[in-house]
Amino acid sequence: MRIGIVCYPTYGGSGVLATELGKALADKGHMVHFITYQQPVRLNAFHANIYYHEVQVPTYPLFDFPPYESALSSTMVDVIINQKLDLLHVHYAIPHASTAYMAKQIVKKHGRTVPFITTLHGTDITLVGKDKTYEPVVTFSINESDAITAVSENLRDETYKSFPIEKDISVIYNFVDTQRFSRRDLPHFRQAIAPNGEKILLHVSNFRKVKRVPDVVKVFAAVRKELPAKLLLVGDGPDRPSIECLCRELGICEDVRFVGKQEQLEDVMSISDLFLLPSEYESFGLAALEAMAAQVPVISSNAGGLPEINIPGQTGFMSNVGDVAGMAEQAIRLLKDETLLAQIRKGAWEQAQRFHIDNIIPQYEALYEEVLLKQVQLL
Ligand code: GMT
Repeated sequence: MRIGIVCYPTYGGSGVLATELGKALADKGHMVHFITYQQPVRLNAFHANIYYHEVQVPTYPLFDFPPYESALSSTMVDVIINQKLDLLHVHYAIPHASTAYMAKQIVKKHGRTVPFITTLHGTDITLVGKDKTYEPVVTFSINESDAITAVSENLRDETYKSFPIEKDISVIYNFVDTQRFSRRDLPHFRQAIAPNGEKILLHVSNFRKVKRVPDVVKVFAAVRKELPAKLLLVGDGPDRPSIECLCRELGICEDVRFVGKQEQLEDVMSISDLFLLPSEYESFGLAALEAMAAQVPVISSNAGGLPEINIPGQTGFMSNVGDVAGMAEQAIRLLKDETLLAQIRKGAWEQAQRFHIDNIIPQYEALYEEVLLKQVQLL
């Protein structure tokens, strides 16, 4: 198949997932065309079946807001026609679903019918999409999609609750390349971060409010009182300055490392003992799944789709959102008990195998086939 993938090219989970999906489809012999405004971060090597089309947004003094949506739709049209795409798969509804709808209407005028699939990822529904400035367009473009998927049951249910959706939403879970994330022994890296054998706690996110990074720091501060530990904070975002202030207030700066955005996440995960994800909401929690693949137990909130991946007592533990004391107590218990830690590490790894990339990619391929077949029947 000739597949166009549209996503955010940044470090966010939706872009990561879309890029990994495209790479896996290319490995299976499909021709994959990424259409984005920048090279996606995980698209970092040449692949014979992968093409990249950059969306250029010309500016003009009149434009206080450069019309990205128009440029994206126009690029989609160009790629659909010139690369003879069979379908478009857009990740994150805003603005990708409405731009795909526009492109579909335009190519129809050229005698081409190209279906589009929309994958909902989380904040496009639960935060931004619900806002009344966006809601009508989001509802319309989701309903106009030829197929809709959500990355967890929770996100599917939330979508039905918040929007008048008239179509079926299929749940296709996020996945992990378990081989890439399989735990490796990296003694020098570990030694550099924890020279005295301290336990390493890890958090990876875009440091937005929804992630509750201050809770990560508070949990760590409580753990550090009980055992020698280091905290690795991977990623960057708007809350970072206030998180640094909090570390100073708590007097824990020497044990907290802000390592910024990292491409080699698998290395960071390989040296970690515990992953913390106390989010206000998380449709899935892809970073937590990647941690599990590296045998890192997860302590998370029980928000959104997290209970669908983090199983208490098996892959880690869960608490209510904001229950810092509960999370700290679970972390301390786990990190002090080597037998329990080994058991949970094994459980986390086993759980990651359920979301193995090889189990999930065929579900997308089957959906593509179904959509294309429906289109032929309609013609
Ligand atoms: O977590 C974010 O804020 C980034 C966001 C994105 O769209 O890039 O992540 C969402 O999609 C990920 C991939 O499907 C999910 O694993 C995250 O749980 C989801 N984030 C939220 O729901 C807050």
